[in-house]
Amino acid sequence: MTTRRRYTLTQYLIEQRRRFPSASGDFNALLLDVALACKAIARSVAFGELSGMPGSDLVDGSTTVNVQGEEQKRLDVISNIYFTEMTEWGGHLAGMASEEMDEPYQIPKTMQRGKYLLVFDPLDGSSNIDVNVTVGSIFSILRAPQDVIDSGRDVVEADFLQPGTQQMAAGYALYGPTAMMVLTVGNGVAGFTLDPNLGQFMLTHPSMKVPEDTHEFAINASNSRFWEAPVKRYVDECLAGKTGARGKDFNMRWIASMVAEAHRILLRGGVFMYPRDTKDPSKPGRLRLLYEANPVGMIIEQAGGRASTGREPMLTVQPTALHQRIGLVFGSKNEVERIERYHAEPAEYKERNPLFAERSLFRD
Ligand code: AFP
Repeated sequence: MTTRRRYTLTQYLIEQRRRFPSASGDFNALLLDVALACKAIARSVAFGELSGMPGSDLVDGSTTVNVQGEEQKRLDVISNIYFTEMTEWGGHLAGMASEEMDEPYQIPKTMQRGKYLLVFDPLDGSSNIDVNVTVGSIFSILRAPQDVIDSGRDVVEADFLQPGTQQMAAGYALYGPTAMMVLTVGNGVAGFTLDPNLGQFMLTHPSMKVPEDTHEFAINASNSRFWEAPVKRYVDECLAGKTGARGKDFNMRWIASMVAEAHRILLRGGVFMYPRDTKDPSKPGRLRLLYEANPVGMIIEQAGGRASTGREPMLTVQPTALHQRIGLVFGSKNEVERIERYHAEPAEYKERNPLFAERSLFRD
């Protein structure tokens, strides 16, 4: 009897490293530490209430609020600890930043410091935990500025403010019916499924590609009254279906777990929008640039899709703050480019369509 040959994440990384004969192996070792943290989170999530870690409250029944002003679930806090504890020891990191930590995390002075920065959202979609819907972790790896590497000094916010084009790797883990890790090291996108018997991520999706066209979109329609004109136009046209400008019917999805939506789009195409809106002028968008939009943007673009603010390519945005929020549109290339075109010509569209405000399903 023959078994079907499957490669582990470790083997995949060794294979990738062969492209860089002088590489030290630090980068791969760091990715394996991140994978270990994700396996630990997958186990905690999978046990649900049985883990003794119900999602809603902290140990003493109290709740906390993170730097975003959002309520932290107990698993948010625990996932953050898994990430920091399982990656700080290896000597590969100069520092870390997380959705759950106000300030950059310093590698303890008693440990070796390295040349990479790890930025992560340890548990995206955590408001879905209590209802047993897919959640995930998102991460991005940057190179630390040279003076940080040379001096081994503490990291500061400015060290992390690098555009998405500078990412060395990006990935997410998905804690759903199966646990998966999806990764890019700048050479396409590969997906791994966690084999619970072996405790190993096995390569199951070697070359993930986002279809260029789609008839599926995802947006939180309850925000429609706050959308800008180009987004209203796009969604109106999708809703009009066969009878409208697009001449085809569309389907809508909303999981409220961006990492799960990104995965669906990687597998069968689609477009995701959490655009800039007018809901709260202090927040230009809902999602975070450094640990949500940029890593997902890199993955989607490495898979042939596109990620954008609507106005410019996501990966070229120069960050200005660690926890900066931004409008995000990503997915099937032709749809994202269409949305970008609408942003480039909103005034013209309104002129050509004087009934826009009155006739729109999502009118002003
Ligand atoms: P949580 O991690 O707080 O659940 O937020 C999830 C998220 O950042 C992203 O994964 C979703 O797409 C988005 O928020 C959902 O936002 P709505 O609450 O507006 O649906």
